[in-house]
Amino acid sequence: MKAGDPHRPTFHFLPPANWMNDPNGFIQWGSTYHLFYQYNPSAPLHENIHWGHAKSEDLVHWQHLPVALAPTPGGPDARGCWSGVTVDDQGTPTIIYSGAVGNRQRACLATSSDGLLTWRKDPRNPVIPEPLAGLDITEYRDRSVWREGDAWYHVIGAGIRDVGGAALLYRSSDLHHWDYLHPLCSRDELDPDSVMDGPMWECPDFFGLGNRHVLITSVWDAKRSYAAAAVGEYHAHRFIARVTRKLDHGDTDFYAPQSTRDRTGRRIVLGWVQEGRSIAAQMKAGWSGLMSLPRELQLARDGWLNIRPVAELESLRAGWMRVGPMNIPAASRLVIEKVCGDALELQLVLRPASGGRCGVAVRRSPDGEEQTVILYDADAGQLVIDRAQASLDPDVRATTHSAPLALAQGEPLRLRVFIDHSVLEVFANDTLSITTRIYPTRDDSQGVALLAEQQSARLLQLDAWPMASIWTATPV
Ligand code: DQQ
Repeated sequence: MKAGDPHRPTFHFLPPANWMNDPNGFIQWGSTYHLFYQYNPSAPLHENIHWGHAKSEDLVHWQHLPVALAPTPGGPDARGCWSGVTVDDQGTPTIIYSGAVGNRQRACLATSSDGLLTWRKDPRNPVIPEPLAGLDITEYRDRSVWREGDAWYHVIGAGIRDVGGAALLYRSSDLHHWDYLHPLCSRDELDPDSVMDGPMWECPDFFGLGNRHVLITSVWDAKRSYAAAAVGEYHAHRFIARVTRKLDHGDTDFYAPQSTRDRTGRRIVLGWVQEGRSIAAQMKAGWSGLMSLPRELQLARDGWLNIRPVAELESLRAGWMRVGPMNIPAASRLVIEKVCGDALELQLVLRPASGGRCGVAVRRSPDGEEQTVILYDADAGQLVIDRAQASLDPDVRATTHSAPLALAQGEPLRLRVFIDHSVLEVFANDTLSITTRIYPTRDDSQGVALLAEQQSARLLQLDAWPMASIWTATPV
């Protein structure tokens, strides 16, 4: 890693240097969380993909461990060890990943006998050598594996010509011999306007949650990619989606998420947050990509999900500031002098006006030349992150993100905003998140301001905390 990059986050997980993408093999083994990830140890570019590895006792502070999987020249993963999962096979930690050769990716196994540190690839790899005869498969990789009754089940992400994305279901008694059953779910079974769309579903993740099941997929499309989830029912080994939405509204900025169920029964998910700056800038920085904050998923009363950052993140709060209540007059911007920084958590409770837009600007220069604006648009019923002025650098992504958010009569807007240098994660009313990247150029773009446009709004309360680095606090 090159020192002094002002865009490098300090309370998000990322490798010491070079490239990372998808989270892989996320599991709690004993008390310890193990997080693997798609990793290129030689450059900040997506090639030569290994499995990086880290562990944590609290989902916040991570310790880097040696690479878990590397491509074997001439082997079934010669082009890369692509995404997969870790399962507990009667006490043996077992990775099932996608071995890439040429343009094909096939299921491969590896096991560990030293507590998930080193891994032995199975000589019989790949364990599912070819996709299915009889289905016109365009893409085929990534997986979710679980134990059900006395069998293993395995869904593989796929694209089927003239159908679109699909999650194909297999069964095995031993993780080595797999019988294809049928699609667990495919695009043609969903509403035509469902966001679980696209020609291919990458990184399927399937699990029970309360009395429902959830299928997460990464909708892969040449024009737009994003993570979506469906909450529904699972009967006779088929999934019937009832409510389908984006899992995060930052689109490509939160991709390929993977979840695990921890010992306390929580379902925790995290995703890959990719860069929004040029390849040349990534090469110069010497690193690319990071992991989102871990989020807990719970079933919500409306049939969708509650999405909240895990409670352990509160241990990073260093100091506390409170502002409000106060009015935010129409057409005003109120700078909150005592709250500023590039590593912050903000918690806001706002009563928006019944029409017009209000919100908070972050990473704001004193003259407002640079600022990223998080707005609630009451007329449109949308939460918006406007990056038009986020950076003076013309080479960074500056598109606007938006998410539908209808507030009930009298319901305040409740935001949790995490600012970590170039990373911005916004959680609203426990029901949605928007994750994105911002690259302010000015050293003084550290300010926070409240704003209201057409009509006045009211700040009920703002709590703010500078956030400690996860690398300097007591490591595991
Ligand atoms: N990334 C992996 C694939 C997966 C994609 C390759 C999603 O297994 O489909 O690095 O970002």
